[in-house]
Amino acid sequence: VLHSGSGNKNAFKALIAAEYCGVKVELPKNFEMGVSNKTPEFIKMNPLGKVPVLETPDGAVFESNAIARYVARSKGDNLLWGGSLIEYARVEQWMDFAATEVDPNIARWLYPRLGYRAFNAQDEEFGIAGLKRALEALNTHLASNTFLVGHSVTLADIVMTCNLYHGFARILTKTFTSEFPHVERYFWTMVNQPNFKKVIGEFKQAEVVPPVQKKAAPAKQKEAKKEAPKAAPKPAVVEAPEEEAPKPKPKNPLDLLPPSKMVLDDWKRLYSNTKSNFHDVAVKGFWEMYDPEGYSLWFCDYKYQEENTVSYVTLNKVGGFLQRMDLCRKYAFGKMLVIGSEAPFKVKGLWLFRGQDIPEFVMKEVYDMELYEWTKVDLSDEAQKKRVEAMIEDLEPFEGQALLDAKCFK
Ligand SMILES: N[C@@H](CCC(=O)N[C@@H](CS)C(=O)NCC(=O)O)C(=O)O
Repeated sequence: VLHSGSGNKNAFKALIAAEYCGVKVELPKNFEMGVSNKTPEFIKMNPLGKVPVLETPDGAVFESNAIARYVARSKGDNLLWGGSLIEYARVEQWMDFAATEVDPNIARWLYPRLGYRAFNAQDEEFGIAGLKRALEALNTHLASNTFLVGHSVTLADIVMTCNLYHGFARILTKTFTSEFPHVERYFWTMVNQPNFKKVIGEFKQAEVVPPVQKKAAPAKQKEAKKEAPKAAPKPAVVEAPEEEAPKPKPKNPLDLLPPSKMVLDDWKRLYSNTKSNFHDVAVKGFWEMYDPEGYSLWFCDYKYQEENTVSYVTLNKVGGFLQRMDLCRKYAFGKMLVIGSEAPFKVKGLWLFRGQDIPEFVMKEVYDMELYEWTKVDLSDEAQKKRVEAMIEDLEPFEGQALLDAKCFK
């Protein structure tokens, strides 16, 4: 009996191995995560109270890789653990690699975003950088190998796929994985093997990187429940944290401000539609439209520029910030520049907000806001005015450096 909820990727390892070697493994009927695994009987099987745990006629085994090995070895006549001494070692090598280089780095990136751990931008950067390093190595190996070891599926493929599964399902979007085409090909080949499919069902890759949760979710984690282990399994692995009850929406105070002659949408249209002679048309047009009473301009400067050591991570950070600003699209326009051609990259921006202050709801709702130093633009200072223009039109060099990217929020 494999003690676990039915959507657990660590439990999938033993279940898939069991399909390959024809071993009968059952999931308990009424397993409840956070309850069933905290009983005194369960703690006797695994002192950490973690799942999965395999109950065998000879006693219990915990740690999903050990459980998968037990299942594979319980029928001697299969090639899941390799066909020679060197293959046994290589199967172990890739299982350890999956457990130490892939799994923890996916968790570092994903779990805070699911609200299971506190978010820390530096941890996330380390997680992504570590994962990229691991996937690059894996990609190189898979460029000339269909399977990790030998010429058929081994335990190494089962464990690697299950450890990648969580990432591919929840955070590794196509934009990220397309950098590792052989890993992609491998992953899709594996999840489409009939014995994998029987356990995990149809697989769907994540389409968006989940936004950072503001608070860590309660410690108790639950797993997706299903009626029967083999009935059309769904790719749900970890439930989204419980949502707070919706609160009634008060009117936005910015809608109560005296009307402004500046129509934000007109400016956004002018910005988007100006394809040539940008300075004379769009920048001049901006000043003609700008209403310093109804709107204010702000410079922002990332407080931790020295942390921007990986270009991809820096660009993602800015992309995530702009996604989270979605809630103020009606009241704001922004430009975010990623400056420099080599690390550390500088992130600086220009924002136009309705009203004379940075809207309070933005400060409250968008955690990124406090990662930046905000300075109100003083338009009586010609240099600041020129800086506003340079930012609007992505003028290069910007403060002596090339631009890696310029993103617009409109
Ligand atoms: N290294 C362990 C990881 C086990 C693990 O972290 N299990 C999680 C669910 S995927 C758990 O039981 N968490 C509950 C807890 O920490 O109390 C394995 O591969 O089996």
